[in-house]
Amino acid sequence: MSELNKIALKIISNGKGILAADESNGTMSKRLEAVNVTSTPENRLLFRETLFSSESMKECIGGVILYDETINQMTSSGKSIPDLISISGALPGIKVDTGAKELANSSEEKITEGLDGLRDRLKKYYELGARFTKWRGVYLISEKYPSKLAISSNAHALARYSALVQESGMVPIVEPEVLMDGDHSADACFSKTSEVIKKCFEELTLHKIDLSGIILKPNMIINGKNSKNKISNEEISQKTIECLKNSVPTEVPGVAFLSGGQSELEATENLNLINKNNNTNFIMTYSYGRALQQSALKMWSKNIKDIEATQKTFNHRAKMCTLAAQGKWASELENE
Ligand code: 5MM
Repeated sequence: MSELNKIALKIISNGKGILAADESNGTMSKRLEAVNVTSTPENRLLFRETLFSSESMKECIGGVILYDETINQMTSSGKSIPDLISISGALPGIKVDTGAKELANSSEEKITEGLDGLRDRLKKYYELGARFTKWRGVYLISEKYPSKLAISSNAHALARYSALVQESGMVPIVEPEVLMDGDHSADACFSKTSEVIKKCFEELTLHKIDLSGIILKPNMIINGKNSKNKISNEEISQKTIECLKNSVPTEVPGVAFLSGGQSELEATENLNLINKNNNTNFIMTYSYGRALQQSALKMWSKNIKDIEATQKTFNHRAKMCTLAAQGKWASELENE
């Protein structure tokens, strides 16, 4: 078993999942302003520190993805954020892409940037305590998108990123996110996601990536959010499993889904069904941002000093997601 494989398994085994708290300052400001909290470095730290010191970090969270600002911050008790996370047994991770920018010659699509100088930034993050990283490619679905150009250039970037991350002794999370935006069908999501993921693995293989030392972070197979033809949770789970079975090499230890705009309940129920129906060798867990933090953020915004109420809300959500990652969730448990 390679060291990288051990790290990957430590993050995602036994129902543990990933807390994606890597919102860039722009995105975090939108989230805070939506609940009438001013977005300052202190407030961003306070919310995140509240989550990272919750009880559920121990049983539920295997890794936390941080943003550059957060990994460099000190907690109120004088610990570094990576130390706070490590105390609970979780691993600190870091988003290393520098964002999705307009793709030249296909201006409605995006290419994720951040490869220049990445080797040196990775050294710094390793010294700060990071043991895994994240890079997200985003793809739009419409009649003509994602284009071959977007599929191939983002896969190439994800593979070059992964090679540098593994060289630095960390596990890359490979996140190709096919967006839920639009009115496309679940079948379109299935075929485009399959094409995107297959191309990613073609490039990862070309770049000699140790596939046992990565975590794939894909979207589930769902109809577009404006589509009139909504498919059932059961169909979502079956199509998602089928897509991954056909496009992900068996050496990959696990898949940690993004929530992508699903509600907390939808993301939990779908993950639960995926695990109930899972007939692959992949661990299937969560790497949720919004679907883990939404209720906690709302609660926190009522009184940012009421740490206990915020942690209670977060603990409940993390517990539900961890049950779903083992196929043991049931809707009645939401009311306990
Ligand atoms: C936490 O949000 C991340 C986005 O950050 P920026 O857009 O600010 O760079 C995002 O990559 C996230 O990690 C994944 O999309 C999963 O989050 P959701 O909310 O989709 O589960």
